[in-house]
Amino acid sequence: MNEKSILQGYEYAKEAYAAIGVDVDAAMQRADAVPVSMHCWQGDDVIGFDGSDSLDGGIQTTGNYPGRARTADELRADIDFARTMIPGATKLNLHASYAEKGGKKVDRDAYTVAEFRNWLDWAKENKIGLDFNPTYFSHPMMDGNFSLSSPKADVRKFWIEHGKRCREIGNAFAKELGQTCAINYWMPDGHKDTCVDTKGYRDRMTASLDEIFADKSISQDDVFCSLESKLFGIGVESYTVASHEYSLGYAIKNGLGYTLDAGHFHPTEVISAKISAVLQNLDKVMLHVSRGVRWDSDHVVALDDELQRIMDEIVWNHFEDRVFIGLDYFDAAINRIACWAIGMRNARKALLNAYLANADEMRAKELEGDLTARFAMFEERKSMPAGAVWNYYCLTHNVPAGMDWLEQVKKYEADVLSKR
Ligand code: RNT
Ligand code: ZN
Repeated sequence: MNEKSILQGYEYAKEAYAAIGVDVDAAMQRADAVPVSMHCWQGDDVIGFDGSDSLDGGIQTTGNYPGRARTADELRADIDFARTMIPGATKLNLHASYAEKGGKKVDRDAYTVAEFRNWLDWAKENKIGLDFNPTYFSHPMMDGNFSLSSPKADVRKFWIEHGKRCREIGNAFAKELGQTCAINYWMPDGHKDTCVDTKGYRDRMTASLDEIFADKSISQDDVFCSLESKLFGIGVESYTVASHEYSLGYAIKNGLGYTLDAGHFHPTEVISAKISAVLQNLDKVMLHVSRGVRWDSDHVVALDDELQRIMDEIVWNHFEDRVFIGLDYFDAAINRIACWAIGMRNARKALLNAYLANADEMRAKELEGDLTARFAMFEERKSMPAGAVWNYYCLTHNVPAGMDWLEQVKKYEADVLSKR
């Protein structure tokens, strides 16, 4: 994009926003500081490097776009490249299946930070925080789709140990990087058809989680552990052990976090409506910003109404320190790096737009009972020149403005991805 027109756009936008009492420079600064965690698993279709070559657990990546990262080095290179197009405070969200065993015979129940040393060194070098996830899928110790709630004691034991190891690894990440490591516990456990012993599976899940979180020497401040709920998965349509009520209840009772994934609810339910509700009884929540299309299809995050409402809720309620924002989707139908760039840029754009709103004035109108004015202002905001502020923000943060990033992705595709 032409620098001169970006600057002209910025000047115009600055005036337009000043007229409604908004300081665009302050908005950019605040939007830039909110951490957004980028999920490593978009780069390789959630396969990982610890032995599996396919994905299960009720989730699925569709598409066969060329250039999937096949090694940790390729994935790190892709992430490095993607980050040149992604402005703002960024973290990297790793899954345990991205362990690099270096030829050692070690399984998920015994992983230590040693299997993540390369990731940790990379994070240090790039001055980026790490988040983490136990991987309760794509592994021979899964009992079908069951892990922590399996009726088999040896299966439960293995996965309990995995859960404990992940907290230890997260603790090492937090200590070495000097920032909180957020760990998301998602277990696909559930049945395709009607379950009879619905209580039994949940009793076992609770007992397993109790063991994982028994060690109180690892604090939630350093390692923020959160339970992710879900309505259903592919092949797990009828009964999910860690349902919404289950996970939220366990989190509140046991001082853990709760993860709201945008694709895990009935199609007309939105997580933006749930954030302030769950934060009445929880200190903090984690978000998996995703986009379900009819079902939990994990489409790339689009700049749609729901994304905007999610960011509005965080910013307008001053929840920045109480919400961990992470992305969670996996699309293999289009260029995987473009998926990162588009989703991460959209998340940041929506954050910026939330800060660009005259929320205090809208709130005041609401409290006065002038709901007409509130609605009029809410609608007017949609055609304010937020895009011009975004382009200026990109220009001043050394990342491509507008669609300039696409050309770079095409070049990387020709030079690197097409040779894989
Ligand atoms: C699955 C959950 C979970 C996974 C990742 C890979 O439905 O959303 O968060 O997508 O852990
Ligand atoms: Zn998720």
